[in-house]
Amino acid sequence: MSIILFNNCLDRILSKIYNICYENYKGLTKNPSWLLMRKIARFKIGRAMMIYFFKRSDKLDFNESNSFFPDVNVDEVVNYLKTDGLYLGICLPEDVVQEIVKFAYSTVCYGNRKTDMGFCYYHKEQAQTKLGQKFIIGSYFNTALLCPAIKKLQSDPKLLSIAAAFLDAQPIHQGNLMWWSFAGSTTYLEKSQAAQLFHYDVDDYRFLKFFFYLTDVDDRSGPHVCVRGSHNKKKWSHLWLRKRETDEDIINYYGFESLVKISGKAGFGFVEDPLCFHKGITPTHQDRLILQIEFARTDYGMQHDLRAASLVKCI
Ligand SMILES: O=C(O)CCC(=O)C(=O)O
Repeated sequence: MSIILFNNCLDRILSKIYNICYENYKGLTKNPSWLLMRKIARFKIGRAMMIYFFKRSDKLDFNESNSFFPDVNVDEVVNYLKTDGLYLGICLPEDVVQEIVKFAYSTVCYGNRKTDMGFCYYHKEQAQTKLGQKFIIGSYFNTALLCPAIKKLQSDPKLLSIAAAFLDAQPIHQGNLMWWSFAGSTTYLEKSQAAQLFHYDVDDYRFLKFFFYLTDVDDRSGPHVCVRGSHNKKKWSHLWLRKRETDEDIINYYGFESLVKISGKAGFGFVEDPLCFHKGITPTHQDRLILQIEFARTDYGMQHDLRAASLVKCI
């Protein structure tokens, strides 16, 4: 018993050290202003000051007539985003879901987001056996370049209007992510690397993420969980340590009723202020395919799924 506890504790410490080293290395080598933003933006006062100093006063108008989401009310979404940090129910039309899903089944995805671990979804088992490694997730690269529906979605005028109103600035597309979360059991470290433990993101001084399920998601197939209101309220250790939090810690601080476990059919969408604590639950019965589209006030070039053809390789 005490050996298990010791191992769990060691896993957590190692995972935190790895994350800090990786973040600093990535920031220093790729974009130091991103690293600086990450140090400042975790604090409310830091975000407020930077938003005040870098006020954007562009006219923010989008012609919403050509949107995939004619019935979505921008003001309602933005009000929910500001108060709860979450709005549920921005649903993709059926034909768009089908186009994206068809793309996912016919395009190479990359095990654990590694550019040299490409495989086709149907050949996952063979790829794992060949490599002697288990994949927790399988991500796609260059989604907007390869899938016209995703390209159209990232410039949808209704999504841009929501983003503009929430960001109070011209929305900048920061990136797309589309990935499978594979069903199975995972260790603490695997969960930590696959965003399957409670965390919050710091991608800009203000930013937001739209999520769309592309497979049906229920309790056992990897629902996303968001802690309502946690974008506005964090305790000291959440701010300074920024570690993965246990369910117990989150429930003790925010209350069980704040946890919103999001289920929905393929096409169901929602938008989140990623400063809220959130995670994806590891699917146990069925793989989950999800698409994320992110907007921010600045593009630090760190969130894109663009990878040069010369970099990506199949197993
Ligand atoms: O898999 C999920 O639902 C969580 C995704 C997530 O945490 C993120 O995109 O930051």
